[in-house]
Amino acid sequence: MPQFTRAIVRPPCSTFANGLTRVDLGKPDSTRALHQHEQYCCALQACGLSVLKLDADAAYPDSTFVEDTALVTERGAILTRPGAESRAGEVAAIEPVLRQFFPELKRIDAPGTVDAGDVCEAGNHFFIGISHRTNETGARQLTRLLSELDYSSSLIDIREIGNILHLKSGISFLGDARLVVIDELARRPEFSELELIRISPGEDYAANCLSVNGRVLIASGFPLFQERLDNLGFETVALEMSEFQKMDGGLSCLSLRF
Ligand code: CIR
Repeated sequence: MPQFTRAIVRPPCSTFANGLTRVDLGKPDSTRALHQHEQYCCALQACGLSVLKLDADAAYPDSTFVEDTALVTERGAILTRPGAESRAGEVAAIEPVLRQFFPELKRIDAPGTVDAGDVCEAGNHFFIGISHRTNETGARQLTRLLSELDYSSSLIDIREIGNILHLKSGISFLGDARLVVIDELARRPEFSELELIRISPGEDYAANCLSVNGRVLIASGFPLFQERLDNLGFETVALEMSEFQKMDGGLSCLSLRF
């Protein structure tokens, strides 16, 4: 796994509850969301990252999910083109920030759309989900841009899987060829070479976890998954994510890491 030194985050804004969501878990509580976000930032700092906290941006209710706006790799960064119209402007807001670190930014062009939540780095290979946010044109552009950076990739169509928004809502790469995966994705041939860590029934939300410098950040409240990772020898850090779960977001969505 790459060693990360930095993360970019954006706290949830005053209009957070107006963001997009397909789940029916009620409205997020803004005080609790800010607290959970703060805990998330502290966890990244404890993993050794310096956290760049951008201003909350009420013009974009979903802007706390910064991950979707760019794919940041060790060899370069690519600005995405989010598939939801209400999120399109988030990219322009992240561009000058990323340019400080990556002077040469590549980008996804219309009519391609990519949410980086659909992109899972697994060593020198990337799994790219084709979803209701990331279209085939965008996925193919991304394949080309990644190959220019010497990365291989494969496309995984998740449009038929009802309970996940993005590919990374259903998988997470933990290094050493180990992949956390929900049942619906476990039999995909693309993953046949990997050691799969299957999510137990009822714990699908836990599949979005985050490997950071030797620790794994997981959502709290999923004891079977936590025990599984503990037994495999991972050092886990459990974080309350309830308010972000209400808005269909997970741990990876809340930061850009590099
Ligand atoms: C959305 O629907 O776009 C946001 N409410 C949630 C985005 C979650 N992002 C991610 O999984 N990378």
